[in-house]
This record gives sequence, C-alpha cells and structure tokens, in this order.
Amino acid sequence: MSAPRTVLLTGAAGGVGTLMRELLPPYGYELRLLDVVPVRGEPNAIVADLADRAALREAVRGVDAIVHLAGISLEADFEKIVAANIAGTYNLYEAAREEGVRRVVFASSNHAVGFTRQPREGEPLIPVDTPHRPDTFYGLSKCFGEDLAQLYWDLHGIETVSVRIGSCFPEPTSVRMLSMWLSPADCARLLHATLTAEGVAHTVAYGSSANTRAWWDLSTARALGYDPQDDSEVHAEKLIAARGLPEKGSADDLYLGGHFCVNPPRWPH
Ligand code: NAI
Ligand code: 15L
Repeated sequence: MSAPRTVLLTGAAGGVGTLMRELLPPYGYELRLLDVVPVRGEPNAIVADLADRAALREAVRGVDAIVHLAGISLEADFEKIVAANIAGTYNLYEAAREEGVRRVVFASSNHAVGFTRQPREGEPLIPVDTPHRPDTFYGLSKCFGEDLAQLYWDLHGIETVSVRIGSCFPEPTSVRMLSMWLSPADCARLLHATLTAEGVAHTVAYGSSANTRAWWDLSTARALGYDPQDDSEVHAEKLIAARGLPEKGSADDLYLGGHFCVNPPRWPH
C-alpha cells in the first residue's frame, strides 16, 4: 500500500483527536475531521453521529485511510456502548467497505485486557496475544472492535491496526499511568507507523511510550516502525510524592485496567 495522504479522523473533537489534529499534519497528512459535536475552530469538520450511515459513507469517500477514535471513551450503560462503539464501529467499517477504503487504525484500549494481572518485577511483559479480559462494557466494546477488524480483513481485505492505547494525555496524572502513558508525540509517531507500515492485515499493537515502568510488550508496535521517544519516568517522583503508591492488593496494584476493574469512570450522560 502506498503511503496514505488523506485520512479521516473520527472523534476529532475529543482529547486525543484534538492532540492529533496538531501533531499529524506535519507527517504530511491531510485530515478530514468528523465528530458528533462541532470541532472548535474547524468549520469544515463533518458533524455526524456514527449511527448515520449515509453521512459516514460520504465522510469516507475518497480517503486513503481512517483513524477511528470516535465513541464513548469511558464506562457507560450497555445500550449506549452498543450504539456508539459497537454499532457505530460496524457502520464505519461498512462505509469503508462500500467506498473501498483499505486501511483503518482502530483506537482500542488497555481496557480490552483490563483484568490481566500487572507483571511483577522479573515477570515477562504482557504480550499482545494475551486473552481478552475486558474490565467494563467499554472494554468489551474494544474487544468487539478488534474482532470486527479481524473479520473485515478476513472477509473483505480491509487492513486494520488495532492500537490498545494506554493513557494518552499531555502528562501522566496517576501512578498507574507511569506504566501506561502514551505521550501525544509518541501517539502521533505510532499512528504514522500504523498508517504507513506495509502488509499489516489485522495487527494488534500496544500503544504506550518507552516507559521505564512499562507493563506490556511494544514489539508489535516497533515492528510496524514505531520508535517511541518519551518515558513517563520524568514525572515519577512528583506523581508518587503527590499520590503515593497504590494500596497493596487494590485494583490499581493488581490489574492493567486499575480502578476501571472496580469503579470505572463513567461517560457523562
Ligand atoms: P474522548 O471522549 O475525548 O473523544 C471521543 C470523541 O468521540 C468525542 O469528541 C465524542 O464527541 C466523539 N463521539 C462519541 N460518540 C460519538 C458518536 N456516536 N458519533 C461520532 N462521534 C462520537 O476520548 P479520547 O480520550 O480522545 O479517546 C479517543 C479514542 O481512543 C476513544 O475511542 C477511546 O476509547 C480510545 N482510547 C483513549 C485513551 C486515552 O488515554 N485517551 C486510552 C485508550 C483508548
Ligand atoms: C481509556 O481507555 C480511556 O478512554 C481514557 O480516558 C483513560 O481512562 C485510559 O483508558 C486509561 O486507562 O488511563
């Protein structure tokens, strides 16, 4: 596949979308933006719900690839997750199939494997083929998205990289995030790799920076060409002083998904 130029960025008004609107164009991409809410400062952004199949079909027409960030990004009632993340992702893949788009990057999450135990010192890092262990309906929808991506590769030849994002924010804001942090600059590096790597079929990759305290194995992402430059360790001393280490035996101490396993933050509506 030749390097994509025009990329549809769904979820463009969100946290990661806002960061990527700044950081992806320098790699040479022309972004087409979509979100269910208007994108501030972007009058040409498409305002459409993932439920609107006609709008999605028009939105994907002529793009070289899709970066799919849109959806509910925290826990919510099952029905809402089904509509936005499950039916919505299906609708987008159908639009891609109908319009001949050959490459999707799917924003999966650490919460697809959230009930996986954190590796202790000396234990191997978590590989990408560890079984799905969702910690929420939200995490379950990411498992669905990964399987949907596999189906659309096997059945229709649409390639996807499913990136299990750790925590993509300007800075890590919890001790757990010292292990999961994906700096915005590394996120852009990773997305560029996922968009340009040859022959990805359906690949699952973990998305974090080169964190000293990493829990998972970045070799799949590195094989795509990702070369992370950041390490959350520069924030460690301040964060640990402010927050303390997680209580022994708590979800934050035991599981990749941390507090999502017992008290997930909820989508605000
Ligand atoms: P966010 O909640 O800030 O942004 C999501 C965007 O999707 C919002 O602008 C929202 O309006 C839009 N959206 C929601 N439902 C929609 C619908 N039905 N139709 C169209 N647009 C809709 O989330 P964030 O943090 O930017 O995350 C982006 C993606 O990455 C999400 O899929 C999230 O699950 C995933 N992710 C993010 C992580 C992070 O650390 N930020 C970690 C793991 C995964
Ligand atoms: C996610 O999947 C969420 O979308 C994001 O808001 C963070 O909570 C992140 O995981 C995390 O685990 O830190």
